[in-house]
This record gives sequence, structure tokens and C-alpha cells, in this order.
Amino acid sequence: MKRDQDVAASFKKNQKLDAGQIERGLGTARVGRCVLCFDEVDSTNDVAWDSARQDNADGLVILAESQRMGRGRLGRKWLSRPGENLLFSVLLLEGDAPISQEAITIAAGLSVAEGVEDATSLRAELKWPNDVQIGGAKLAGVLVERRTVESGSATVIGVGLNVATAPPVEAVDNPATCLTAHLEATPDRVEVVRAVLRRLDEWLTRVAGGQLAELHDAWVARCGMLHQRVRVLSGGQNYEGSIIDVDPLAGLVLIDDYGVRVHLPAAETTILPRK
Ligand code: BT5
Repeated sequence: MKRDQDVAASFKKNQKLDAGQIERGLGTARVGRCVLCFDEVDSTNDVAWDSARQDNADGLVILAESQRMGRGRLGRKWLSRPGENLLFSVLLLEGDAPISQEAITIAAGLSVAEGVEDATSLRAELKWPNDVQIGGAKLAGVLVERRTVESGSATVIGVGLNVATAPPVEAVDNPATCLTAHLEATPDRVEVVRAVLRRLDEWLTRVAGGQLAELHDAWVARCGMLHQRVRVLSGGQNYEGSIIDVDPLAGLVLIDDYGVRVHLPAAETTILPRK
């Protein structure tokens, strides 16, 4: 049973998100230069897109306590009870030389896993392309969208991270988990998001500086899927084979049953549950 003190502490920590608390002393170069928190929006990715016309909006972070239409990839939904978890989006205005969407997707997943570990000491793992897991259950998902705006190419990185609660098993395709399930008390959402934003800022700088090999190695070190046999749906087609690599530019690299090497891009690929 939780002691009164613990309950009081977790209640205090689960107070509403505050932009000033997130921004203050964050120490990032780009991500989180401006932070906005909302009670309820359709999707934090949409709010971030609404700001993409403003020249000075690079690095903007949008958070919400709840979403009416939180989305995943390929038309799927993101579920989250109001006020309990983290739902946020980062806007990147990239001009004429955007970082590859593939690299951003895996840098974002890695940053969530590393940020979670920095803030809680929990070891989070990666499932290609965009799931962050603890003990094989989904803790967080990343949705990367890219569009062309007046200033050139723009990207929104959306992250849903289960802090205090996860959806019930009947509401999701694969088991879900939350940080609180692995800790004695609910962690402070502000500390968790700050840690993720710091890692994301760092990885974006490194990737822009050409450190794709480092990104690859750090990602693969947290991914238990190499050499596993998988079934994959990509661009409407089914593939079966062994994963041989995760390439920051080319996506998932699979050897299929005919010995053919296939590259499957993150945005349109889903690993199917085992039969
Ligand atoms: C993702 O899609 O995992 C990306 C989710 C990104 C959500 C964030 S929230 C902030 C920002 N604003 C948005 O509108 N979206 C982003 P995908 O790989 O397609 O996985 C979606 C699937 O995960 C669903 O079909 C469910 O089965 C499952 N799911 C939904 N909510 C979940 C949750 N809270 N925890 C774990 N699994 C969940």
C-alpha cells in the first residue's frame, strides 16, 4: 500500500504541465526554445503544424493534457487518459537541407528511450521503427510527419509516452505499459519530458553533423530484434524473413525467404504479431 507521504508526492508531481517549468534551464540549442502547454487539442501534431508558417518556430514544443484525435501511423489512434501521460510534438523547420525522415524517426525513438532512462533509471528498448518498450510492452510511440511549407521542408515529431497509465489490453493491438507500473511512485512528467527533449536536441545536432553511424550503433544496442524472424507489412505488401540491420537512411533491412535483401522504410512499415 502507498504511504500518505507517497500519495501526496505523486499527486503534487502529477499537477498540470507548466511550460515555464519545462523551458527553464533546459539547456538545449534548438528543441524547446519555446514550449506551449494546452489542456485539450485534437492532436499536438496539428497544433505544431499550425505554427509551421512562423519563421521563428523552429524547435517549438507543444504539449497537451489530452487529445480528442491523437493519431498513430497509418490511420491508427493514440489513446491516453487526460492529465496522466505525456503527449507532445516538436516542430523542426529544416529549410532546403532536411535530415532524412528515417533518421529523425529512429533518433526520436532513441531519445525517448534514453530520456526515460535518464529520468527514471528504467531501461527502455526499441522496436523498429517507432516503439519504445519496457519488458516487451509498448511504453511510447513516435509519429514523424514531414511537409513542405513556405520556408522549405518541415517535420513534426509527435510522441505519446505513458507515464501514469496505459490503455487496457482490449483497446490496443499489442500489450501496453506505463512508467508507474515499473516504479514505486509516479515520476514527475516535467522531468521526463525535459530529459527526452535534451536527448532529442543532442541527437538532432549529431545527426545534422553526420553522426549516422553513432545513431545506428546506439539504436541497435537497444533493439532486441536483430536476426529475429518477422512478418512485416510494408506499402500494402507482406514480407517474411530475418532482420539483418536497421539503417538510419534505408529503414529496416530484411533478408526474405528467397535470400533477397529488402529495404523497408519506417513510415509505411509495420511489424506484424507472430502467428
Ligand atoms: C505510434 O503509432 O505509436 C505513434 C503514436 C504517436 C502519438 C503521439 S501523441 C502526441 C502526438 N500527437 C498525435 O496525434 N500523435 C502523436 P503506431 O505505431 O501506429 O501505433 C498505434 C497503435 O498503438 C494503436 O493502434 C494501438 O494499438 C496502440 N496504442 C494506442 N495508444 C497506445 C498507448 N497509449 N500505449 C500503447 N499503445 C497504444
